[in-house]
Amino acid sequence: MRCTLALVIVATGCGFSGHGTVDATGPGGEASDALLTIVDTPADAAGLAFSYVVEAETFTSSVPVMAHAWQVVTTTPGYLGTGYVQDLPGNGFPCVDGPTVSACSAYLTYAFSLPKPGMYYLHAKVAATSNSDDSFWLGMDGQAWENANVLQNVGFQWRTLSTPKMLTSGSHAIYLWAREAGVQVDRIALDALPTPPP
Ligand SMILES: [Ca+2]
Repeated sequence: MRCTLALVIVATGCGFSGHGTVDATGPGGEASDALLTIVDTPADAAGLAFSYVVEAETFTSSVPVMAHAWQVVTTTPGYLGTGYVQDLPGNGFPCVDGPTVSACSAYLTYAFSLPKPGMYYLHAKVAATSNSDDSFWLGMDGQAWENANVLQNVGFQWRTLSTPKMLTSGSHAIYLWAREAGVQVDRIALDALPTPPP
């Protein structure tokens, strides 16, 4: 499916941009700006799915909790956009129990408007340097979707949460919670595909 809406449905001032086939660029697409790489993304069988990628440093809001906060950092090479976010201080402080995430975990939100419903996967591009800073929580609309661990010392890499979710059209927000302080997140993608964007 050719998705002519791809660059029109840019979300509400939050850094989210659609990616898919764009008439102006044709299959394969070309990078349109420093923050967005346009790639072909097949829609689902019903033709309802859209895909988005957001630079983690373009969050909508940031909420510090228990002396920890996500901050924009540029130290680790290999990030895209203008940096990545890291839960600091990076002392490995854990928030590993799902039901208590809201009480012990600093978090970022990414607000966006979904034009059509669909089944979506969440992906995050993440880096970690030790086994005490290699996990995070990622969820939708304030609910912890699931946590994911990251391979250490290999630079930024995509991680895909295992369970897709059916989302309605309209306003939503992705939540990024700290699980182990120090983890570094470069990009987040909401995608119809179980494989992350390039
Ligand atoms: Ca980034």
